Amino acid sequence: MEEQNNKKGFIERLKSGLAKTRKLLLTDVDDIILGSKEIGQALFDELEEALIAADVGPAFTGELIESLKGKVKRKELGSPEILRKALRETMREILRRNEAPLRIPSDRIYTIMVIGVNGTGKTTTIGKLARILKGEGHGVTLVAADTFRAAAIEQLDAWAKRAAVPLIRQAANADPAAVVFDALRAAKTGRPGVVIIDTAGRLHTKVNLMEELKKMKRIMARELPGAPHEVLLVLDATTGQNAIAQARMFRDEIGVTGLILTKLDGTSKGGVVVRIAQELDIPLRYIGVGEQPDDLRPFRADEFVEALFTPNER
Ligand SMILES: Nc1nc2c(ncn2[C@@H]2O[C@H](COP(=O)(O)OP(=O)(O)OP(=O)(O)O)[C@@H](O)[C@H]2O)c(=O)[nH]1
Ligand SMILES: [Mg+2]
Repeated sequence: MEEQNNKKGFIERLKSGLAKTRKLLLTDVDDIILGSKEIGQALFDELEEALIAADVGPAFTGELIESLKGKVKRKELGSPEILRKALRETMREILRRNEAPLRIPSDRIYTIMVIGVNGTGKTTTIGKLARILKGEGHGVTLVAADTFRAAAIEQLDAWAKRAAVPLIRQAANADPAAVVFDALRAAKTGRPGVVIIDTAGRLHTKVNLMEELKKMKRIMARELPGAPHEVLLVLDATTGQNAIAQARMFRDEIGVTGLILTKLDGTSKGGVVVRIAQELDIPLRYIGVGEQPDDLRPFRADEFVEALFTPNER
């Protein structure tokens, strides 16, 4: 019951967060579809414009229109209402490709390295994730490997206290690889659990940052075969197309096994979720819709489509 209320609350928050994207997809697209008597090229052109305005990207828009045209040819699209349903279903289908929730084994050490450019929400997201995973029964340890900013360690410390989980830290300006080394040594002598590593988003140069992250990864793999088990890239939804470029860069330089998309609340660029599913072959693990501890949820294609297309209850 609580889980259900929780889910409902989240979908409501997601819906209000996505208000601007919803307007385009729910209201504007409906106007186009329902206002048109015939399903023809003019309708597809208008639809295409609305979709691109919703920031779902040209690739998705193209794929959707093609699939709709195919349905027309096969006479599966008799009325505008059916076309509207097809829009939802196609989006759901595409989003499902990137739906792959994180599955964490409970009988061994599982390490998660969290990376991303500065300000995307890494530290905040780790705090929320600690709470979620602890709630699922995992032992959780946080690791402050962003030693570049002194305040970063204190920020993570506050989240660790809030979630009542231990934090492994060293002095500011310590070598992040040394902090990670300590953390894995400690983890190996303790009980199985999840070790989540916070990293810097900015160093003096981008090259420095990439080299530091690579070094951390190497140290981890040497200390614990298979580590890091998950490299989570945190992306800020409000940066739209830029988020895609960041994902490509981190994927090619470091290797990324999962994505977290933050700040979906209040952006008009909510369609970037579709774009990510379309243009990147990386699972979207979680989405963030606010700054509160409960504002992070595993990404579910169905929930997302529901939040985008279900009209508000009156
Ligand atoms: N509205 C909103 N704000 C968020 C969300 N996630 C994070 N934030 C905010 O984004 C800001 C930056 O978050 P941090 O967690 O400090 O980001 P970071 O990636 O760790 O930043 P650096 O450590 O500087 O690289 C904070 O003010 C967060 O509260 C979200 O889903 N929605
Ligand atoms: Mg941080």
